[in-house]
Amino acid sequence: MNVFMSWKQWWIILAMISTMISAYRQGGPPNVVFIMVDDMGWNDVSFHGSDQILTPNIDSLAYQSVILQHYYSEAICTPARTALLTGKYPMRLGMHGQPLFNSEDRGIPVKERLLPAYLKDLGYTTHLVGKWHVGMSKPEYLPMSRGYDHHYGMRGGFVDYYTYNKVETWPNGRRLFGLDLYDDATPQECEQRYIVDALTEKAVKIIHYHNSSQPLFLHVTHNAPHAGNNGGALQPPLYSAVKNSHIANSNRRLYAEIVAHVDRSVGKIVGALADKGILDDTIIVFASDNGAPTVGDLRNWGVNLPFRGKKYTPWEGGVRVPAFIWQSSVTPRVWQGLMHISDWLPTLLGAVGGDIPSGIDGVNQWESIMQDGKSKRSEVLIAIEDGSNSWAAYRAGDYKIVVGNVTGLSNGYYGAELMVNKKTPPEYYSALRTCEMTRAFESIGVYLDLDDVRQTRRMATIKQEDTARDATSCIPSPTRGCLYNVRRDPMESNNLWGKANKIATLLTSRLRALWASQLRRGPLRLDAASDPANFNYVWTPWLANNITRSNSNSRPKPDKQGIENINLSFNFNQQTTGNRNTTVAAVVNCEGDLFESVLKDLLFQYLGLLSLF
Ligand SMILES: [Ca+2]
Repeated sequence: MNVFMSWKQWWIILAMISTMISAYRQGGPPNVVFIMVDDMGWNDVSFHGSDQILTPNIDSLAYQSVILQHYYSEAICTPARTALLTGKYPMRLGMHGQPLFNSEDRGIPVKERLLPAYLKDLGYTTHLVGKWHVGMSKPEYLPMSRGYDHHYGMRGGFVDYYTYNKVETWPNGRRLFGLDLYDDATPQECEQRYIVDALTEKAVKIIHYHNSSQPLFLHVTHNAPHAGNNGGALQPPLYSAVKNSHIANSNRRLYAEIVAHVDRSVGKIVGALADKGILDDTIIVFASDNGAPTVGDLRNWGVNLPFRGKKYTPWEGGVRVPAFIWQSSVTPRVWQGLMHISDWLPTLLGAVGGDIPSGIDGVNQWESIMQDGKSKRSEVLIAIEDGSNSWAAYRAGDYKIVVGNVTGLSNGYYGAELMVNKKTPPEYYSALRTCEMTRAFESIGVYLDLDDVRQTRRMATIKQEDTARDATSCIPSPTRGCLYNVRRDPMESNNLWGKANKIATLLTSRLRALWASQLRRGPLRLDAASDPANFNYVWTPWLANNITRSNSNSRPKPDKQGIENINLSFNFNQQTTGNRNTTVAAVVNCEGDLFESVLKDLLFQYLGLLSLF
């Protein structure tokens, strides 16, 4: 017998090994691809009903998925990413409110275990492609120290789409600037691609070269369509003509071009999964991190209508964002359950067979989402800002309160003029039929049914059921908040504070308890030693792991008080009920009319509970 094998024999053996590996993987946990986009508003995708900016790839995926209609993220970047990665409300970790400056010594505390670390324990290979923004002052804050095998992308908040420079302007007017694009520890001085392309091509390459014997966690966090640096906010690709000539507003048109490019990126990533033959063994999540900044600092001309407010406000426009999840066995639908960004960690761990850690705020929604069940969550702490202005928002059941000082925030409705078309938009359904996403799904035998698509699109379009309108929009004051039934009144236009004072009182009481459990951040402290000019104009960790320059996550309490001073007509004396007491929230799920007698019973129950503490 010839001991030397021909190349054909080797090929057959390799094919057998590959088949055996695939067979092994069929019983293993699925791949997870989590795509997060930056500052994309509710009305910047077309599956929510608008034909203005067509996102056929995102939509095609959404129509095969469970669309999350009552999904809350955080109001801004750093808190959103903290909640996603830890499964906790960011206020527990000093990561709430104003997002991180690159020159700030603050990050997700290193004792916290992050989603990629949990997945790594389950055998996953873990990649982050894109923006980080939860700590970069020390090596121990960086992605590779937190559970990612590999990171290609930005460590800070935003960059120029072509030079990858972040220009940071301090409150005193000082400007710091430097490169913020890395491949693991190596600054990418020679990179020349449009940033959306660079990130997309890296993600596609990771999929292409992935060893299918291991499950893959690919976390893609586009910086688009976030604005670039001041003075260069809108940066569509320079190599192609600007399309969307139906859009009347020039800036909105440029924004549409960026969004269209992000949309194609999503198509390419899912197309790569199909080409690799692993699409049907992959869970895919798509979500924006917060609402669009339609106006103001770092505006990008995105639109959150019909919601009120914008990024970095407690209104629905700041926190309710496009989101959906796909898995091959799921029945496509629009899910009406309440969900928060902190739920992803337990939900994804539950989906892949991992243990759910204790002591987190997120809840495992996997079963509810897959089986169209009720949400496992009855309340959401929507956002907290404890800076120079203190404000917070909280939802229990269908009711939401906004309290504190929102002076200076954008509390109105923005972007109606941006939604104007000067001629008919391109035909939606033909774009949907011919996009890369649709082709990828057809390769695994999944076809769009246009009648289903139309029905899903109608269900994903926000409906304002409550027709009552305040003569003047409610703005919280130091003594009164605003209360809405956001299921019937998603526009937050009919303030119920005076009409449903007891509900307002219950919700405020619960919010006070949560507020009291936060790790206060104190005054902003920026470190001149971080200046990239000290590091050849590259943003670089400037502190060793054992040095804490400003102790940002546990700074002293600020002088200004927060929502503690709200004077309620029915006051629970700021009693703290414990971090995890969701009793009130669990029962305040009042759809339709308010029943005084029921509420009275609830109040007595709650008072009884308080006496236990
Ligand atoms: Ca953002």
